[in-house]
Amino acid sequence: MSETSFTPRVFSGIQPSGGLTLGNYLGAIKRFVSMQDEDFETVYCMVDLHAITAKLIDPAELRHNTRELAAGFIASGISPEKSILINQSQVPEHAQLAWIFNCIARMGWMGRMTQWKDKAGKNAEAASLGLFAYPALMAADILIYHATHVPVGEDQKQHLELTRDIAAKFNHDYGEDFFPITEPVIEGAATRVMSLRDGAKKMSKSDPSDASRINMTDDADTIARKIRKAKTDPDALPSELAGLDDRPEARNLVNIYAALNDQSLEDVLKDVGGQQFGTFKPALAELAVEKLAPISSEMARLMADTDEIDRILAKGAEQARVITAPILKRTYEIIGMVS
Ligand code: AQP
Repeated sequence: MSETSFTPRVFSGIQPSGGLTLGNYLGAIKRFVSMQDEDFETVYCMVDLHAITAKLIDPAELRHNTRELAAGFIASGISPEKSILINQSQVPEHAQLAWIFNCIARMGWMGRMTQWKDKAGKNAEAASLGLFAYPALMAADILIYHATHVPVGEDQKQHLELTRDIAAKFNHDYGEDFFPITEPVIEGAATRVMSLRDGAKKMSKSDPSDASRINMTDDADTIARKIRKAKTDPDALPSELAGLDDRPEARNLVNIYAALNDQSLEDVLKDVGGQQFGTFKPALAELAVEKLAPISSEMARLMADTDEIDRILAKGAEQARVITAPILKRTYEIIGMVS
């Protein structure tokens, strides 16, 4: 299939399963923003259908999270003039295509997903069917736009591979190169931001410990306190990258500094090599507050009158359906469903 037969289009989403974290911002949103100014159409999504797969959320909280996530997108620089911003449940073609993909994907493919294994844990029998089918819905989110590129953090790489497998199987089984083989875009500021309490675990909005993450709505004092208390080792920072080997917590903090300051790890280490954490942590806290405070104050402004957010999401859903409705119609035709 020629890659040029599809309009260059970006799709990506974030779950409103809690508040936005610094991991979401550095791993995904910063790249979402820059892709708006490249040669792509861009569609960004609050994936609320995904947000209830791990556990059901109080309805008022889900509504709040979805609006706050939209506020976070806009405050970070995603422009409703440049991008289509949507709430997944308001564009029904996502769920409709997901059903088709549930019938394309194989149980064995889903069972191998590490996110499924991590989130279902030892008690898979009690996990929801939605959690198991999560990657098929994610494939539908992407392919209902014929998206060619998907910016994500490192943790989503396996789901993107599955999306490619689903597209390839559909195309092969129906003998038509209808869905693009989407490219993951795993690059940018920090594709894997780790927990502040455990350098082996990713920073996550659903981690029970609030101290493990920086939330985009944290105030300056909270950010400074969390960084001060972040787990580290007793050694000084190295001047060279190799000196971070086997020091996951130190690497994570330097990585966050580099990503926030748009610098490479090597350049940061040239500046901070030899420093103790007692010196480095306050500098990191100051930088984090400087970069995040304008975003959190704009989020607060947007959340003070949610009508504007609701208008943006309603307009986004209308724009989205201009793309998704014909793709679903054609999918049904290919399969042999008649309307
Ligand atoms: N720690 C992270 N480092 C880099 N990127 C990250 N992303 C999430 N955490 C990190 C990226 O953010 C995008 C949206 O992720 P999501 O919220 O839809 O799902 P997730 O990856 O499962 O994120 P969380 O915070 O861990 O959510 P919960 O706790 O609800 O499962 C993705 O591109 C992801 O790579």
